[in-house]
Amino acid sequence: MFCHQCEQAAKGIGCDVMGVCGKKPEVAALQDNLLYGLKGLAIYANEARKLEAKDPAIDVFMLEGLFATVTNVDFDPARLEAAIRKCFEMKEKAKALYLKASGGAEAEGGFFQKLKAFFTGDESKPAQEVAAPAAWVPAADLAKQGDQYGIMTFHNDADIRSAIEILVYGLKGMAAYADHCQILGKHDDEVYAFFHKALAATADPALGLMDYVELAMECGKVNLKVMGMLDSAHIERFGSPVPTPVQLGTKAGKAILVSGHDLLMLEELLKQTEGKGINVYTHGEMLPAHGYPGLKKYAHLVGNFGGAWQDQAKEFDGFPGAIIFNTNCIQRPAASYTDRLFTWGLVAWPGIPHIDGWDFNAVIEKAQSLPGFPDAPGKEILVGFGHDAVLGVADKVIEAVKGGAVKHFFLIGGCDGAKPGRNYYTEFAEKVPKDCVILTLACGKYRFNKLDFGDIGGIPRLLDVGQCNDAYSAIQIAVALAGAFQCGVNDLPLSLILSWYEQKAVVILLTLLHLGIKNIKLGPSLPAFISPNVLNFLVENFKIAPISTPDEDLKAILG
Ligand code: SF4
Ligand code: SF3
Repeated sequence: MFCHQCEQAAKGIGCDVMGVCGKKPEVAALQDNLLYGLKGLAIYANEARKLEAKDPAIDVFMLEGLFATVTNVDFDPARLEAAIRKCFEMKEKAKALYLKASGGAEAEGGFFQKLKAFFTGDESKPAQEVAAPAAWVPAADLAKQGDQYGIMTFHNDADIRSAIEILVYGLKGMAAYADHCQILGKHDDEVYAFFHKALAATADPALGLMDYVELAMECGKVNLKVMGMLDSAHIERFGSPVPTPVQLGTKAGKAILVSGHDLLMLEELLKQTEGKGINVYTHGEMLPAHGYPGLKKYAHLVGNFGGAWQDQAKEFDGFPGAIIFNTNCIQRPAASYTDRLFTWGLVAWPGIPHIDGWDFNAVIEKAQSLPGFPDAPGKEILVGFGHDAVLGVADKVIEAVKGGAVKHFFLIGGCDGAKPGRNYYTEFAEKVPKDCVILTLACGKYRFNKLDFGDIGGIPRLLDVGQCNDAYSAIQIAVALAGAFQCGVNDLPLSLILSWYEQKAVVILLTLLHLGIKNIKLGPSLPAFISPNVLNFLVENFKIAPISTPDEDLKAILG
């Protein structure tokens, strides 16, 4: 195996014996095989779309297939094998669509000839080799087959491979957000078309470095649309988040802990547990759920338990109820809680019961069989500062900036992770001067969201904008502030101090670059899949820089 798609890549180079995340070589090979099959599917689906032929099942499968290969999502070989076989079915479906739409005149051989001309114009190579993923057929041993399709086979040129990887990881991250959208009934044809076009392009040997850089930027643009769609889907369904205190203590009663990002799954669980004496707690990225009127109305959504995802193995032992993951980030479960752990959606771990569909009875029964919590109230923290809540007090904020009470805004957020270097974000937040406001989002907030920051004239100094899924909200706030001050976002007294871990952070970064946002500080380390030349390109064009120390970075920003 070789994988370096996340920030945990072994030795900062790549995992080649076993994933630091817990991904075994067999699972890595199956994910590589699935990704290769998805490229084949994308090639046919892209050609079919050019002839106005499409199929919603293909569009949705593309999202699910990509999302399953995101870090800390699917560790289950059996589920991945099923996904690979379904991928082949979908590819055959896309092929049939294409052949039908082209009037049946073009036999399969003709298709490959056409692709060959489209891809390379190189007459010396056999056509099937040029469009190899389109000719992919799952072998009997899917893991062994996947071994040939590792990322190092993407391209021989290190810079082109780096740009392809940025694009592929961007697509994986965007697939996660688009999958949340489709679960909420939101679809967009332009978005689906881009997935097919871009993934097909990664198999095109005729494309060069700048083609992939352009596609990566386009991925950032399309992702802005996806995240806007997700934002409105959440607001339509659950209302706009409002500032809400969240209890960190416990309430007497049986308990279920929900981890992940999927708000619809949480809503369904709240409906099914109502009146059953079970209290529901959020974990990790579910914390912002408490701010939504449509979710906070359930009195048995009582609080948040624990910190960010990387602490689950040591914290879950102390949760005396059922635990369910609805998206990333799951880790190898410790023996002390495997008997009460469940997964849902695309997240899976071998041997852990997976809930297919929307019936959570098994989870409820498990919770009822466990002791639950005593009453032990704790501290409260504030969530719910989405764009409507923040912009609702825009006048006050603008006045505070103009009057000099607020000097600077820091967006400190992104993914959390296990590396000790991530203490940077805690220290940075603690050292932010008292006349500055911190906006935060995603699970990186757990580095400091339980500290007291106070307020500036009634404006809390720490504003929790939401999940990583709510990056759109932070962008809306920045754009509105720029409008109010009649300047560009880069001219605002705003600095972005971001932490990354998995591929959703990659696509958010691409969206920020697409918006022309400069001077982002990124840590705790730079991605191993960025080649030195591609890094130079990012530094020259976007002045992106690695974090150094909180003192040095604050001095450089505030002067
Ligand atoms: Fe390693 Fe991250 Fe890949 Fe897991 S996802 S194998 S930790 S690089
Ligand atoms: Fe966190 Fe996994 Fe990325 Fe949603 S839960 S931000 S790491």
